[in-house]
Amino acid sequence: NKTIEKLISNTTEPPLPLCEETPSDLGPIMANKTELQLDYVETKYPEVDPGGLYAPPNCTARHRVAIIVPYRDREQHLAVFLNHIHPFLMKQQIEYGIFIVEQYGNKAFNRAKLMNVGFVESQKQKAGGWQCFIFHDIDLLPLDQRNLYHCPEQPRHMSALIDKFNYKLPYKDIFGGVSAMTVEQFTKVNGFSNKYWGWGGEDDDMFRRLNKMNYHLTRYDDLSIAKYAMLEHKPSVANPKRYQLLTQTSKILKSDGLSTLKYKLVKNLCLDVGGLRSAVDKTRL
Ligand code: NGS
Repeated sequence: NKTIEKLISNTTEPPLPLCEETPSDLGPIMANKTELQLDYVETKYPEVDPGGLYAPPNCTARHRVAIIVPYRDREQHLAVFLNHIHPFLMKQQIEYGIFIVEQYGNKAFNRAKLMNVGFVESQKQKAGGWQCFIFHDIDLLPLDQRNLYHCPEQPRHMSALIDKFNYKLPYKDIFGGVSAMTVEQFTKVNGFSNKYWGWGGEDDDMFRRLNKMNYHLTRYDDLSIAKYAMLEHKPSVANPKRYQLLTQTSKILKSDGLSTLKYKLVKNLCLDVGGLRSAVDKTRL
């Protein structure tokens, strides 16, 4: 009996302690914008599991966060973004997954619809589901580890101060760039609109959805931790219909969004170059 007891105690791992709510050694960091190869980034972070998944090895994370990144034709940004965001998120001791959602074909880019696809697809891949979603542009690199990638009680606009705009908020109600919403908040507003093809307005539409459902936008009190570096890119073609669409948001919210989302999954890629661990999951729209 003694031997059996010993065997049992040897094979049962004690539960890991809860991670700290805010790890103590967080602070400002630099962004490295120099070009890199995706293959290199994939080999650099062996602690990231295939599909871009990570959980802290020595403690149980308090937060489970899906990072949803719309994508097309920006392989160079992808490598720089992943190389920056993985160590940034690991440092915060959260459990996370990075979901790169790529739009297939030549239609105008639909950032908001890709966010909806990322939400639905990422939920399918996680037992129990993700609780918190960070909707993230690929060209934005956070510059302070104290900018915690969690979801507070109200939706949070994360990317308040961007180097390209001289670290000034462009306008009070802006909700674009990087934003955080809980699964409940995102579902209540029926996700993003699917109707915004081309640049602009889809984030303002989300702001209206949130207000309509009695949420309010928040930011960090200490805005200086919400600093981001923006990667250079060609200007996108603006959607001429965006102002017209914005006049309808509150009327059509229930019939435009997650409830009416239609897409075809072209490929579900789990990059794993040369048998090494992957840093990214790609879903084509
Ligand atoms: C507003 C756009 C938003 C956009 C914001 C900042 O004008 O979608 O500029 O863009 N709204 C409309 O066009 C209605 S930025 O300067 O970061 O490229 O997010």
